[in-house]
Amino acid sequence: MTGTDARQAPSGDITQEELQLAARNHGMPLEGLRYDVTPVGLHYLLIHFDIPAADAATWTVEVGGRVERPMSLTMPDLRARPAVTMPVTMECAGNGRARLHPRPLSQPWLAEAVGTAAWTGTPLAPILGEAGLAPEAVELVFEGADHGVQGGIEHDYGRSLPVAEAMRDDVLLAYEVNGMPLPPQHGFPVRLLVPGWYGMASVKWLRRVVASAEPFTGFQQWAYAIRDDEDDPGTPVTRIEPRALMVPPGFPEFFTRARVLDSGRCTLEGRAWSGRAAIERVEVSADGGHTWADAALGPLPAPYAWRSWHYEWDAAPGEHELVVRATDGIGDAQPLEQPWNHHGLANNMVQRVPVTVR
Ligand SMILES: Nc1nc2c(c(=O)[nH]1)N[C@H]1C(S)=C(S)[C@@H](COP(=O)(O)O)O[C@H]1N2
Ligand SMILES: [Mo]
Repeated sequence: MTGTDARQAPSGDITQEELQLAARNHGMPLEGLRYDVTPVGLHYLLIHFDIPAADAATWTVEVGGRVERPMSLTMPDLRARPAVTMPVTMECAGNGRARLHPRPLSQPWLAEAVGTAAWTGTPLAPILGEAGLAPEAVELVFEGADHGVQGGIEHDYGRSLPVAEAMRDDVLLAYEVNGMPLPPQHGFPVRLLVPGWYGMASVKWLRRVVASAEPFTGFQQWAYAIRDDEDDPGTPVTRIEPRALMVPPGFPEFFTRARVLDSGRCTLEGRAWSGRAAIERVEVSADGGHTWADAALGPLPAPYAWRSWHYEWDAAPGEHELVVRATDGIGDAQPLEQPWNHHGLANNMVQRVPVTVR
C-alpha cells in the first residue's frame, strides 16, 4: 500500500487540520459516563468524509459477490425481518491518539471517543444464509455510501470481516439507535454493527455487502493496524482493549478544565469496558498510581455494554492525581505508559485526573 496520512506532529501544538476534524467529530463529554445508555447527541462521532445524502425510500443494501443468490434489500425488507435491540459500547480505535509523542496527525482524541447506544437492527447471518455464501468466500466486504480521499487513495469507506466474524449472531444491520431512526451522522438509514470491535468495523451508510474470495486490501482495512512505520505490515486492530474512565469529580475551570472539590467523602464513579471479555476488576489510585484500591463493580451488563463502577474516596485537602484502570476476564489490564504506534491506535493508557481538594 502506498500513500498514507500518518504523518507525525513533533510538537504539542494542535494543527488547524486537527482542529477542523475535532470540530466535526466530537467526543462524549465525560459526565456522559453517568448513563447506562448514552443520549444520542452525547455519543461520540467519527466521520471520515462527508455525511452522504440518503433517501430511505429508495435505499437498498445489495448482497453480492461470491453468493449463490444475490439480494437487494430495501428498508421495508430490513424492517420486516426479525429485530434485535442491544446496548453496545463503541469506541474509536484512535481514542488516546493525541497523548502520543510524537502525535500522529489525524483525529486528535484524548479519551472521550466512546459511547454506549441501544442499537436495533436485524441479524446479518440469516441474510448471508439466504444469499448462500459460495465455498470460496473468505470475507465479507462492507461498503458505505461516503466517498473521499485518504492517504492519496480515492475510495468509498469500506471494511471487511472474516466469514466467521460476520456470521456471529450479534452482528446486526442496524437502523435504529435508542429507539429512533438512525440520525444522519450515525449512518442513516442503515449501518453495520460489530459488537466488541473498535468502531471502524461498524460501517455506516451501508450500501453493499460483497462476499469475497480474497482478503480485502482497501485503504480503511490497511490503515487500522498497529505498526512501527509505514512499511511495517503490522497487526490489524480488531477488538476493543480494556479501558475504564471516571466522571471527573467536583467542578471545572472553564478554560483549563482543572477540577476543584470539597474535602471529605467523595464518590468517584465511571464505566469500564473491553471488547474481549467481561470487566472483572477496576482499581482506583488517588496518588498518581503508586497505591491502588479496588472499586465496587456494578451489575454485569449485556455482553458488549460498559460496566459501572464506584469508589468511596476520603478526599483530604491538597493536590491529588486520580487514576483508574480496568482489567478484563482474560487478564488484560490497562498500561500506565502508552505504547507508541504509527497511526496512534488502540492506546488504552490509564486516565489521570488531577484535582485540587479545598
Ligand atoms: N461509512 C463509514 N462508516 C464508518 C466511518 C466512516 O467514516 N464512514 N467511521 C468509522 C469509525 S472510524 C468509527 S469509530 C465509527 C463511529 O461511529 P459513530 O460515529 O456512529 O459513533 O464508525 C465507523 N464507520
Ligand atoms: Mo474510529
